[in-house]
Amino acid sequence: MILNYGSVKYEASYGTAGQLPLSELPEIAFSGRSNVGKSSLINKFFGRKNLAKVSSVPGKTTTVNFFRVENIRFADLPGYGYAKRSDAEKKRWAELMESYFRTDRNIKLVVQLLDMRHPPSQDDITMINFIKAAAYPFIIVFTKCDKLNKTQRQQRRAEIAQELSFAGEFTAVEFSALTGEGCENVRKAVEEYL
Ligand SMILES: Nc1nc2c(ncn2[C@@H]2O[C@H](COP(=O)(O)OP(=O)(O)O)[C@@H](O)[C@H]2O)c(=O)[nH]1
Ligand SMILES: [Mg+2]
Repeated sequence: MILNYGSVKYEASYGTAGQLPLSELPEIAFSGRSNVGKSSLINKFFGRKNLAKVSSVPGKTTTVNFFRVENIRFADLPGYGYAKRSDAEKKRWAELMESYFRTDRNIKLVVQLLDMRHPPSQDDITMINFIKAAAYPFIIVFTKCDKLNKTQRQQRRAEIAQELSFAGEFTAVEFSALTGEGCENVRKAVEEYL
């Protein structure tokens, strides 16, 4: 299915579990730790500068944000793994995520983001295991690839194969919000799963 990316509309943001509306629309979810480059990817993906707020201060996005292209819904999930968050904030995050994934959603694909430079964190591993256990289709987008030179990239590819062997087979896309590299591949993957 071909998407009219330019027609994207912001729908709503939800900060607490109880507010999350049910949904039957086919949905694509973006997931990743805080500061991984999720907002930057979403902006590139839709070809918009400020659809999702990019922050140099990590830990800002703690809501589920919905966007819509025709009858497809996109969910920007709250970033995880931000160390300076209070216990109350962590609890709210966990409840929000639980209720998001519990409300019988029609999730077609989870786009899981990992910073290409670093091994997955314990939180990343927990997230990927959850996605697998729930049997959601997923792809992994390796962000900030512009920060690695050719040699470093090759090396990381080899390491990633080891680090993510537990995840089984998946589509991997190397992505840079700076250069736009990989954006078409993310779009192609999303369109395929839709
Ligand atoms: N060099 C580079 N920096 C990036 C890239 N993506 C995001 N950033 C930077 O990383 C920081 C966090 O980005 P943001 O999109 O807000 O991350 P989020 O917290 O996951 O939504 C910002 O300073 C971005 O400018 C990328 O592909 N390349
Ligand atoms: Mg963000």
